[in-house]
Amino acid sequence: MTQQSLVLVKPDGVKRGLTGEIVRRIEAKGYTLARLELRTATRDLLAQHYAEHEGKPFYEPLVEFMLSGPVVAMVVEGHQCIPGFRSLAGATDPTAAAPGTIRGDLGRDWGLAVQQNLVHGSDSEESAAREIGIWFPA
Ligand code: RTP
Ligand code: MG
Repeated sequence: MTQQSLVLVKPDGVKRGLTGEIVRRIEAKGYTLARLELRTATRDLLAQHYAEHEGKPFYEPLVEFMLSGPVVAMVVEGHQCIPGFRSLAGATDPTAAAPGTIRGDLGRDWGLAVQQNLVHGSDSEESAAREIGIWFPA
């Protein structure tokens, strides 16, 4: 079943010059890019995007981190690409993420209050529809 996923290269990935490598892995997997844009997030946009995390201890540091530089927002398309991209990305914690994954190969654990883990990918069809609407309103 063809799906669309909202994928972000987070500010750490853009700053470290890893956008191309991350896009390469997505395309090498066979997924296609329906949208791709360099964007600067806003507090308002992030409050919507991360609504499920509001009130958690890492929420404020997460928002500050996501405002620390531009992000690359993409709509990735392909068969089962929602779980497929999560599998490419690897575990949330770069130290635990398996080798072969984006976070496992390229992510660093900086020992900060928030995991700076290079990428975001939607975690369900419902989240994907919601997040695509936030980042790429019709
Ligand atoms: P994402 O939403 O970015 O694709 O990552 P995820 O599903 O693997 O992780 P999630 O639980 O949704 O958390 C969102 C983002 O918050 C940061 N985080 N840091 N304790 C921590 O240091 C911590 N926990 C979460 C990460 O940037 C994570 O990707
Ligand atoms: Mg998540």
